[in-house]
Amino acid sequence: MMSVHFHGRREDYRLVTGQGKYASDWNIPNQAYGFFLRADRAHALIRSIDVSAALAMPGVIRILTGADTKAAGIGSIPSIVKFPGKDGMSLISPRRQVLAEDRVRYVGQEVALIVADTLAQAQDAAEAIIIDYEDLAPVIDADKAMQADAPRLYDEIERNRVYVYEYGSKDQTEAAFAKAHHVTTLELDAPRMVGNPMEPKACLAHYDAAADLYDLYVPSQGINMMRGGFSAATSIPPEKIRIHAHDVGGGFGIRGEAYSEYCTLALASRLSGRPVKWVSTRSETFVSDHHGRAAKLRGELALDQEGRFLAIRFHWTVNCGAYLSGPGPFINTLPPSMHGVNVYTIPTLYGVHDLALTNTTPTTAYRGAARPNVSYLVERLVDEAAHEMKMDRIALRRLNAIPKEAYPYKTPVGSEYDSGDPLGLLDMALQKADYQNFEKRRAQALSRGRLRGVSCCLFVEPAGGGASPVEETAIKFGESGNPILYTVSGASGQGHETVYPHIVADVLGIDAQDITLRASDPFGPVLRGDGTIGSRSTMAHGGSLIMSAREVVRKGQEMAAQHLEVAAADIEFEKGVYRVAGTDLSISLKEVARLSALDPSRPLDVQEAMPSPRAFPTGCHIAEVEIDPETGLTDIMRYTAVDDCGNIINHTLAEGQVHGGIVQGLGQIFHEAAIYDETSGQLLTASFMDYTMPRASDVCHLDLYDRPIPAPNNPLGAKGVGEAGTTGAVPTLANAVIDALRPLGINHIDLPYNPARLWQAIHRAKG
Ligand code: MCN
Repeated sequence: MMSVHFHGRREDYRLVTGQGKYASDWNIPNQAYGFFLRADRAHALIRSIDVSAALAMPGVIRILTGADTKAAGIGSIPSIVKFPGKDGMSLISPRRQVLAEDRVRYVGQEVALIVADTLAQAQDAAEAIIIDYEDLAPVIDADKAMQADAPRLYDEIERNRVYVYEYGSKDQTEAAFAKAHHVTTLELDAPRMVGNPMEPKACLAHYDAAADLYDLYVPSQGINMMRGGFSAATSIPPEKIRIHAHDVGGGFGIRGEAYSEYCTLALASRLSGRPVKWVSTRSETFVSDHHGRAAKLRGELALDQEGRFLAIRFHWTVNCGAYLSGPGPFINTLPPSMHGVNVYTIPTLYGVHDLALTNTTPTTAYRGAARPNVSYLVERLVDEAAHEMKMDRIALRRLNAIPKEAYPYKTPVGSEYDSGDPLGLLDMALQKADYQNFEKRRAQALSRGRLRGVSCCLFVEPAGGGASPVEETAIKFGESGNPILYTVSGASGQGHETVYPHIVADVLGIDAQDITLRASDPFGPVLRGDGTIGSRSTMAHGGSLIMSAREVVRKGQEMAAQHLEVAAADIEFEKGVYRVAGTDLSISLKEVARLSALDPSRPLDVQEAMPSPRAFPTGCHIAEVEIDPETGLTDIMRYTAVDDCGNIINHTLAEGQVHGGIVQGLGQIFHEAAIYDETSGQLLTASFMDYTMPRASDVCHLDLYDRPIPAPNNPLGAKGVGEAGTTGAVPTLANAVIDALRPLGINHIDLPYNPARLWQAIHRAKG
C-alpha cells in the first residue's frame, strides 16, 4: 500500500489571491443577461401569462415561458431509482416543468426567463410580466401530504406519494420484536437544510450555431453527471455539450445536477443567438438550490435482557419537494438500507421509507446524503435504550459492536462492510478524550451553574458507488515529457489539484510539480466515470490514476528497452528512471515520454478503467458540551474524532475534510433549519437573517486522529473521508446535548438545538 506525505495545496495561492475562475468569472463577447421570474406563491394554477408589456421594455431581447420550454421538449432528468419498491411499485416521477407551464408548485419555482442587454433591464422587465394565478392550498409537511384529504400537487398522483421503499425482513424482524425484553422507540426530525455554497448557482450558456455546440459554464461536481443530466433533460446529444467548470465554490452534493435554469438558459441562447449569462442572488440560492435532509425518522430497537440488539425497525417519511431531483429518491432508499444496522451485529432489520411530494423546493443529496440520518437515528436509539435499561452507554456499544474478526461483514440486507474495527476506534477515542474523567468535569461545570454532557457515537459511512460501473482516467504526455492527468472529478474544495498529481508522482517518480491535473476537461479524452459525490473521488479517480500510472510505467519499460537495445525484462524501474540491471545504462521516464511524443506511432499516453470501488469507512466521535441554562446557549468544550478512512493520502487535507464535515453537522444540530409557513407555503428562513449558519466561534479545537485499516478494494487502500465528519457529528452532538439535559428529565428535543429551544425545554422541565 502506498501513502504520500506532503503539506499545502497547490490551488491555494491562486484562490486566496483572487485568481480563481468561478462560474460568474466567465464572459463571452456580446453576451446577454438572464433574469428568472419566480413563483411568489407555493401552489397555484397559471391562468395566463402576459409578457407583452415586458417585451416592449428597453433592452429586452426575448422572454421565455413554460410554453417555450415545453415546445422545446425540455423535461426531467430520469431518476437513478430503477429498482422496485414495496409490492413492486415503481417510482412515480412527474415531468419537470423547467419553466412552470400550467401550475406553480413551490415558492421560487422558475416561471419566466427574461433575456436583455443588461441584468437591470431584464430585472425591470420581469416586473412588467402579468400572471393571472388561481391560488390552491399548499401542503408542506410530507406526512400531511400523504393524508387522503391533502391537496394534490399532481391530479394523477394519489396522496402525493411517489414511492414506498421496503427493505429487510418484515417477518423475521416482527418475530424478533415479539421476543424482545425491551423496545426503545424514537421519532426524530432531520430538518431541511439549505446547502448554501459560497458560490451561488450560476450559468453562462452559449449555443454556437456554426458548430451546433452548447457550451455551459456552471459550477459542477463533475462533467459526466452534469453533461448526462443536461442531455437527458434537453435531449441534446452529449457530444454536442461542453461543460466548463474550473473552480467551484462549494458543492456539498447540490452542485451535481443540471438545474432547470441551465436548460432554460441554453434554450434562450439558441433562440436569441446570444450567449446568456445568469448569476443567482443569495435569495434565489435559498429557494431554488435543491435542499437537503427533510425527513422524519422513526426507529425501534429491540433488545434482550442483557442488552443484546435483536432487531431494528425503521419508518422514514421523506419530503421530496415539488419535483424529484435526480439523486433525492435514491439516497433516501437503497443506500440507507445498506448500513441500517450501523456498526452493530443486529441479526435482522426491516424498513419502510415513504417518499412524498410537497409544495416545497426539491430535496437532494447534501453532505452525507442520508447517512447522517441513519447514524443519528441508530445512535440516538442506542443512547435511549441504555438510559431506559439503566445500562452504561459504552458497555452497550461494546456488547453489540461488530468484532474486528467478523470483517468483511455481511449485513442482513446483503451489503458487505469491507473492513473495520469499531471497538478499536472506541478504545482509542475514549482514551484520547479522557472519557474516564468526564464525571469530574461534569461536576465542575455544575458548580459553575452549567450543564455538561458527553456522548460517544460509532458510525459507518458507506463511500463510493455511482451510476457508472467503471472509473476511467487518462495520462497524456506533451513534448516536455511532463504528464497531464485527466479525470471526470469535480472538486469544490477537496484539493484534488494537489492530491492527484502526488498520487501519480509516487508511481512515476516524477516531481508532482511537473504534473498537471485537468479535471472534467471538456476538450480532454472522453472518460467513463462519475463525479465528486459519495466521498468516492480519492478511491475512484485516485485509484484509477494509479492504474493508469502503472500502465505508463509498463509501456515506458518496453520503449526504454527498445531505446537501450535490451530486453524489457532486463530493465528495472525506480524513482522515474529505467536502468538496465547491473549496468550504468539508463533512461528517465521523462526522456522516454519526450521521445514517444515525437513518434506518433508509439505514444506513452494511456487511458485505463477500473471497477467503481466502494468502501465502508467507520469512526468513533466523542463530544462534550456545556449548556448555560440561563440562556440556552451551548458551547462545545471538547470534540475528539477517531476515523478509519483507510490509508490517508494527505493528512492535512483529510483533516480539513473531517473538520469541515463536523462543522456542517454542527450546523444541523445547533442552527440550521429551512422552515416553511404551513398555510402560505412561504419559506420563512430565506436569508442569512433567518437561517443561521455555523460560525468559527461555534467550534472548539477539534482533536482528530486516524486509525486506518487499508481498504481492500482499491489500489490506494483509501476509504472516503469527505462526509465522515458530518455523519459522525450529527449523532455525537445530539447525544451530548441530550446527556447534558437528562438530569432535568429531558430525553428529546426537536432539532435544531438553538438557544431558544433549549431555554424553553429547560424552563418547562424546571416547571
Ligand atoms: N483524502 C485523503 N485520504 C483518504 C481520503 C481522502 O487524504 N483516505 C483527502 C484527499 O485530499 C481528497 C479529500 O480528502 O481530496 C476528499 O476525498 P474523498 O473523501 O474521496 O471525497 P471527494 O473528493 O469525493 O469529495 C466529495 C465529498 C462530498 S460527497 C461532499 S458533499 C463534500 C466533501 O467531499 N463537499 C465539500 N467535502 C467538501 N469540502 C469542501 N471544501 N467543499 C465541499 O463542497
